[in-house]
Amino acid sequence: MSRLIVVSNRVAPTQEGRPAAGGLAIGVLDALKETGGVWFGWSGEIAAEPSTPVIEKQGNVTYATVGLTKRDYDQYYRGFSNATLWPTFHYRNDLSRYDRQEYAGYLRVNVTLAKQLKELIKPDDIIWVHDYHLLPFARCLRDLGVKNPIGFFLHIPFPVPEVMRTVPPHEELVKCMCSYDVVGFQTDADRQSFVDYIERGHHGTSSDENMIHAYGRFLKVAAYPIGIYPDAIAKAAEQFTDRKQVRSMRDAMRGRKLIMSVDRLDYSKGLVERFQAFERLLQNAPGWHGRVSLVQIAPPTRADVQTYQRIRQNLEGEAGRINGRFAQLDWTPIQYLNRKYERNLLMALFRHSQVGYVTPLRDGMNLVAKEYVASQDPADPGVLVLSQFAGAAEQLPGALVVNPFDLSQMAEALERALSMPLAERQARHADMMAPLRVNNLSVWRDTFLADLRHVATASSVTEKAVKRADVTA
Ligand code: ADQ
Repeated sequence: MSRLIVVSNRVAPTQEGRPAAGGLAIGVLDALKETGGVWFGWSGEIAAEPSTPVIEKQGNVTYATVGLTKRDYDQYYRGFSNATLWPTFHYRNDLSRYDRQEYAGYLRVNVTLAKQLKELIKPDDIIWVHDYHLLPFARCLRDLGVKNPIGFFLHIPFPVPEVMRTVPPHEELVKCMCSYDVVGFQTDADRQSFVDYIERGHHGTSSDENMIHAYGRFLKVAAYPIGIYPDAIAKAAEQFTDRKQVRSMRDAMRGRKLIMSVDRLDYSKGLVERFQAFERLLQNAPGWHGRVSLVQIAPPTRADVQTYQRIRQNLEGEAGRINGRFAQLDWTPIQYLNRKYERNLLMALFRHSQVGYVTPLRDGMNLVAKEYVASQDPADPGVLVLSQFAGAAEQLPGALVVNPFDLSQMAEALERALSMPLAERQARHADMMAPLRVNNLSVWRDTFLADLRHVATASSVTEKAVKRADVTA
């Protein structure tokens, strides 16, 4: 069996127990631990100059990490990746800025990383690249002569063509993406946006089998919704119930209902709107005063990107204002915690909350929504209130689906969730657990990799046939 090389901007911390907040790190690590392989990417360290990868083996995973120079970090990571692509792909053009130097840095780092990886590649390896930092990575590897199968999975949304075109080098980026053999998206809507870009711009054509012919290449373009391991999460949530932190939280709630939200602190997650909808609930339904609290866990990320400093200030201001307006001596309506927690502990906290409140303004998938459902006690499950703009909404039919821009609708959904009868909660939970089990994390990985192997074999057969025809002609 060929060796799997996973490439992502950031390799998850290698020490056990260090929480890796971030869906990509969690999904990829779990998926890679089962198959084994190499994980290549940035170590998270700033280095004086690019160097050969540091290799560390743990179990069946080999970590190959490299440092980034300060200039690379500023231009590629903080700049084009997180100040241009991330906001635009989440439909926040108002927060996006474009700088040519940063884009040049983005391309330069992709080339450098490709050169560093090339030294590690063996002829039979298959390469799986992840996320928006590395859109041109396959192009860079191909330019270095790498012929191995290379697949790409985008963890965040792919915007509709009109929005994509607001990124000045949009065509170069899409053309580079066509150097992959398989390009995977979280949802069919994202896949369709990509196909629309290709077809409406007359850059290529698509077929019924999710194949695209564009810029002289054939590639597969399909949706592979990322999953979780629901039964393992259910078990962890149950086992961690006796932890001191879980007990003390339950004691502190003193019979009050608990609404839980967990996100990286990011403007795409809709945290301000979420707080305001909770405020609307308290304003419209005074019967809930003193009887329900919202716990928001949101560790800061990308804290040196300016828009992230603003969202943090804004959110702290809103939490303070709402608490100032409604709090009583023995009741704080919103508890806002700015830190990472051990993952199993989070799952146990989910299990003891009555509502999972997951309302991003835009999200590729959102693993928290899936984790919330999996953590519940089937005999007495909580209710998921979920944004229609999370990829997960397509897959969780038992959720109360809301528009995060409609505060009144969100407040009504919260009230409905808090008052929902047991039988309805159980039925909704069962409706969601079934698809979570069927489309688990292994299925995501295995389907993607099977397609990658298949497409790569098919193209090499076609290539050989073309070469043979050339020789005999
Ligand atoms: P994220 O934007 O990071 O992921 P999400 O899918 O919700 O969003 O994943 C976050 C992960 O981090 C979850 O597993 C969660 O449990 C964990 N986490 C969050 N806060 C934490 C905390 N305080 N302490 C510890 N763990 C915490 C990106 C995309 C998503 C997509 C994923 C996976 O933006 O749309 O679902 O990748 O593809």
